[in-house]
Amino acid sequence: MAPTPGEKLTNFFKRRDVIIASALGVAITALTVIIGGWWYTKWMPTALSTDMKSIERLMVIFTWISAPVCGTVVAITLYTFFNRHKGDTPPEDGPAIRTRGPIVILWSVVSSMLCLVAVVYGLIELNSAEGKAQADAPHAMIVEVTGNQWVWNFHYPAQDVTTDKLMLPINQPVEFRIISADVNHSFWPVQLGVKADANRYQVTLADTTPNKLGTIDVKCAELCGLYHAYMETTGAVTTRADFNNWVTAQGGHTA
Ligand SMILES: [Cu+2]
Repeated sequence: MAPTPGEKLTNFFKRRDVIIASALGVAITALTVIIGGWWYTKWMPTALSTDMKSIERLMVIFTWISAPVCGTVVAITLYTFFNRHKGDTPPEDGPAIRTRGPIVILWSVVSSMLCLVAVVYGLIELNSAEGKAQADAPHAMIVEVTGNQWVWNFHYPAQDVTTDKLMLPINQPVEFRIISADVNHSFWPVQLGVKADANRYQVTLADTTPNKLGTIDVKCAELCGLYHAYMETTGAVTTRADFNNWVTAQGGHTA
């Protein structure tokens, strides 16, 4: 299967073992693209913000980029596994194969290009999320989030409400000010695509804008003791009117 030193690309790809493994590689790549890039997103929680949508998109594109690498590695593994014969296995590792031929150049260039696309695309997404958060900051609604072993508390200073349910009005930029009352936690409102540390003496900021009505699952994403797995609550993205009614019912005041 390995290229002989200096072997030409045209000769390499004419070999029977290489043709079979390549065909297998293409099939596995296609399967990875379908399962990882399209089917898997059907199991993901509903995206209730553009942040969650862009995380989903990032995951799909990263899966596509890594699919050819996965396809090649799995194809070579399967091909060699099913074509081994009794007595094939040498008692010890052979000498290292050193080649500097076109095949090595081909896979180095292709995998470098794939990595480069991943880095550039990742940076573009990161930059656009930061830019959006900055633009939204002046008119953001503030929610102070406190992690305690093992519950989440939310305080809305402008509305003067303290609660254990995360209620947010739709299309309203929100700024979470996250802190912990004891050990380290991680604030994770899943459907909003936000995950930020909750530390004891340092407020962590996180922004998002919910743009779809629905239920939010709030979890803790950092091991914080015995009942860490149960440190969860719920919430919802509601209409502005429903949010105001909820605030009034909590004894708070609406703007
Ligand atoms: Cu935890």
